[in-house]
Amino acid sequence: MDIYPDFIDSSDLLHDGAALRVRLDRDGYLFIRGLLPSETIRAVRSRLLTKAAAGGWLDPATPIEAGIANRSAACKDPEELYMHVFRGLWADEALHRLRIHPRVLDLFSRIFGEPALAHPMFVQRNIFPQSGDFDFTTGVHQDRVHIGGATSYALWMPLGDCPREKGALAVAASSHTQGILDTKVGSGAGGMDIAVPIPGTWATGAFKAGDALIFQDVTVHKALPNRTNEIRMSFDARYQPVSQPVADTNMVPYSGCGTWEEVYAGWSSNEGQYYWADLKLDVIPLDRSHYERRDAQAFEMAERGDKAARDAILRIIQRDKNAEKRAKAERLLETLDGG
Ligand SMILES: O=C(O)CCC(=O)C(=O)O
Repeated sequence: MDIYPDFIDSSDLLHDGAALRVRLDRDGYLFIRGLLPSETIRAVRSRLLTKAAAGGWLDPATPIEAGIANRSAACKDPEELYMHVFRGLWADEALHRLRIHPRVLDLFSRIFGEPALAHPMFVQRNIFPQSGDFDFTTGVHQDRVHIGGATSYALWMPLGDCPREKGALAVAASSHTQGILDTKVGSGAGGMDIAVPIPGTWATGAFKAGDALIFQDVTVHKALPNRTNEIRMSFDARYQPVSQPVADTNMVPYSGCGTWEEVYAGWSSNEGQYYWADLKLDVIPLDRSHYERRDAQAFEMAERGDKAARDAILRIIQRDKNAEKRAKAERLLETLDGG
């Protein structure tokens, strides 16, 4: 079990934008208790659990509300087995509204000293319990290479209580002062892991529903293993000053989830849809150089039969715009899987 110290609690600074900025610049993160009402979070959790149960992710012998995983259904992003249930969870209207809750937008506007843009794209995560056959949690990484644009800040929030042993997030405090670190192919976010010793000091904590962790896009972070019987559900969204450039990849739905029209098709109201449409945004292309390096390395590893390249190869198949690269990745996946 890890022995990381607790996060520094910044809840007392909630209404003081200047003090929050100083703390964020110093540590690279803020931990704020009760940013959103716990009932709001529990209501979204309940909606997502119902969809997860319908998709076979929960133990049918236990109450849905308990969120107990069906271990035989364990899967992870970006496998199709996962995506097929996940699309319904990601499209949930109440989930989408959490990231633009007035308490969240006000907090980021106070920190920025100007209106905050919540990136339209955000992530919802479902981490199955660790077991003999299934051992996945989010590896050590920085967000910047995936998010691009101007400096942005993540809001990470579990959907329900999340003690350390359920796979809480951990940050390397003050690691943001070291800029972008070298990466290598791995099973972490975007199929990449950090290739160098981690700067800073790890910190984590026990989250209650509604507690928030905010961190800068170069703050190193990871999730702890989920050692409970429950699926750990969370969402993470990104924010930046509205006047700063935003990468185009943050303006579209989560990869594999269709178009905004498709996402909104099942909503009961249009509240929160296209909230960015009237903003004057400077949308720029994502700097893909980090992905290009990852892909070259993944191809080289896969050609040697190294299965550690599998996640990156899957991402190329699902997400790359270049048909030739996708075809090459398909061939290598077949070889890796012994086809
Ligand atoms: O929830 C997780 O497992 C990872 C979250 C994360 O990496 C992020 O918010 O950037």
